[in-house]
Amino acid sequence: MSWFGLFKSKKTETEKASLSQRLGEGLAKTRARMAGIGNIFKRDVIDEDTIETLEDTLLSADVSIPTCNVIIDGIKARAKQSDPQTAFRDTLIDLIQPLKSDLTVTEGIKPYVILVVGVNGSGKTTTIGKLTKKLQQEGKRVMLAAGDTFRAAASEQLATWGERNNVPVIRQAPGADPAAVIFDAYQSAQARGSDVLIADTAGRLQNQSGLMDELAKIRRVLGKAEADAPHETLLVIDGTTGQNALQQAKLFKDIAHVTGVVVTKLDGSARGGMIFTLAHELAIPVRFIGVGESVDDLQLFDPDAFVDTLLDDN
Ligand SMILES: Nc1nc2c(ncn2[C@@H]2O[C@H](COP(=O)(O)OP(=O)(O)OP(=O)(O)O)[C@@H](O)[C@H]2O)c(=O)[nH]1
Ligand SMILES: [Mg+2]
Repeated sequence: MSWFGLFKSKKTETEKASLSQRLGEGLAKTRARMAGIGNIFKRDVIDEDTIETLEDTLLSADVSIPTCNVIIDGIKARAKQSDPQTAFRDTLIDLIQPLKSDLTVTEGIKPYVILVVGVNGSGKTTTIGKLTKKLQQEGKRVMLAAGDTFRAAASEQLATWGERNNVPVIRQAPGADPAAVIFDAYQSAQARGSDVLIADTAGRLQNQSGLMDELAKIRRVLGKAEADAPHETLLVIDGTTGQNALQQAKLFKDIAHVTGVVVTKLDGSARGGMIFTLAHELAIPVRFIGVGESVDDLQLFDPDAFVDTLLDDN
């Protein structure tokens, strides 16, 4: 059983209620932007006016034009069988349902290596801190690798998360070779019998091709220690950066072989609609969403809950 299964089964009803409340609070801004959609669907027919208002609302919540078209086609097709409001909800859920695929730390792979990538400021290090706590709650022994050697403060920040969660952090002096740091951390995690190694990486180097070369090198060097590592490459995307984030994600997808996405800072943004864009144009599983700064604000991605929360006020 994956640790997610355990995680879920341990949740009490009260905890579930508080998770959904946090989701509700986190998505409040996007929800406010979507508010009113219910009104345009009050009329039974879907006419050009309805479509235009819907388009404007979706675009303002950062749904891309191609994705918007897919949604509108979905509503029109469904509206023959169900009322417009239900057609809208079902279309949105269908669009993001394929992204639901939880991260599974495979039993027997030890250490299970999670490489965390993304542009600077997207929330990588914070996400690692939150993820560490989640994994620990499931009894996993976690170790961290400070692969962001570009800034001195980066490894300090990771070390602070390590102290907070009481897990070892492998780090070297600023300027050290990140691939070497992560390789050493792998060996150390293996020697200590850690279950999971999470490696942080830099989000900014002198230029974009430098960053991509470095990620390729990390993969190459890590592959010498364990051919299948990294077992998961998590791309952390700042949910407030909209269409820009999509372009970045496409680049990382190809070069860093991303296997899962975390969308952070949805709480700070009215652009939660970008999840639909990601679903349509990127098609990589969303493992978690970040809806705030506390550990419980890193939530498993639940398409039904996500859509229902967005449409709650309608
Ligand atoms: N509101 C909110 N803030 C977040 C969330 N996730 C991360 N942050 C904040 O975003 C800022 C940047 O986070 P970091 O974790 O340092 O980002 P990073 O990707 O490691 O950045 P670099 O190391 O510079 O590449 C911090 O102030 C975090 O507290 C979230 O889900 N919600
Ligand atoms: Mg960082």
